[in-house]
Amino acid sequence: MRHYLQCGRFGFNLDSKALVMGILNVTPDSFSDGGSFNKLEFALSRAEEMVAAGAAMIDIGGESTRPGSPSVPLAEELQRVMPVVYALQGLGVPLSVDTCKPEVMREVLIAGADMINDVNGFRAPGALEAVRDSDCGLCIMHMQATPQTMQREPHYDDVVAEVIAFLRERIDAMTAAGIDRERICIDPGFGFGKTVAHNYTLLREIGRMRSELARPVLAGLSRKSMIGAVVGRPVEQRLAGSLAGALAAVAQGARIVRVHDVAETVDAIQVWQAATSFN
Ligand code: 7PJ
Repeated sequence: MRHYLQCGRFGFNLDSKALVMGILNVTPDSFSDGGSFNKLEFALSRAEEMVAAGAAMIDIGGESTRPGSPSVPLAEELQRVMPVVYALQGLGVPLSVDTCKPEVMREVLIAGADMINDVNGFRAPGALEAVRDSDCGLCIMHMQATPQTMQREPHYDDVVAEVIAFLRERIDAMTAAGIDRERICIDPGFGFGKTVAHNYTLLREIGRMRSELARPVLAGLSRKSMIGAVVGRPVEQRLAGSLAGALAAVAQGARIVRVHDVAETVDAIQVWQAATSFN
């Protein structure tokens, strides 16, 4: 089972299927009303809706990592994420938390999170130690520079080779720390310190990433500027483009796609899988 992924309370055999991870943003700009109870109710109903639509996991994010975003203080991020992790415990799917902070990783794992999704690839001092002694899933993403600076002037001599080398180094650091490979999935990090051309080169080479590193690939391109750049549409009109991007990623061998529009993506992938021999 080359594509088994251990994810806390859950485990997935990804040999012959691709999963959809639904995005649940818990940043203040993702809610229109003020009260904290309403926020929690809203997060819970969004998550339930995504699971009903076929999401196999939910990715909870309290730290906006959009280009140019300021970093969020620790206390603030904990305040946003912890109540949601507790509230979603009974959802029946793995709860992933999108964070770079070792302190947040420790707290959410105690609260029952099943996966840590780190756009910084677990490079912060203490990150490996924070996740080592649990059996949570780990998504290692590649990012050049930081969210504040990454889109200034992304440069690579060979983007695919450099992203693979980075992911390999992180996998090696994690396994050297005693972390089981079966917990790890890898992500090229679309839009994180990449031009549109870099992003599409990486998309075409997902198969190489997967075969060289022998871990499942997670792809996140939902509504991103690499879609906007091709279709010439603002973020709220990128659904069709995002579906095509998700299918392209699955066709290239991605096993998890991280999306906003779960129902539509699940349908698209189901038809894709019915129509192709999947490997
Ligand atoms: C990604 C992510 C991604 C992973 C974000 C956005 C920006 N985590 N977190 N991969 N993107 N693993 O959703 O537009 O591509 S935040």
